[in-house]
Amino acid sequence: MLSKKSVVAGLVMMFVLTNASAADHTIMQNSKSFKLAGSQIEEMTIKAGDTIHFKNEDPFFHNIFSLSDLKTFDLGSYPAGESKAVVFDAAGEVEVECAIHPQMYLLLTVE
Ligand SMILES: [Cu+2]
Repeated sequence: MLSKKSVVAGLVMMFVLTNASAADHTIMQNSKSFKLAGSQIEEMTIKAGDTIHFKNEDPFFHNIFSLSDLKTFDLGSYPAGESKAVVFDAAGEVEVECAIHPQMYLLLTVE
């Protein structure tokens, strides 16, 4: 029979293993577009549990948000140099936009 202690230890282990593969990505807002490692992107695939840091590299404000059911968020307006993080915990698609620059668009596929 399992003791309470071993159940707790098991849950902690599961949590550690589940999160071991979670990755951090940094997507820049640069020249009113989304950029990954210097290249403009409109699509990106990540894994459930991954975190994206949205970093503003433009000398003006951006306001990154999503109205997608899978992950609705609004990071608010933030200035050059600032970065805000979002964790994508469920699989599916998320459309990411900027409230200030309607031409900015990123389709995230979470696997
Ligand atoms: Cu913007």
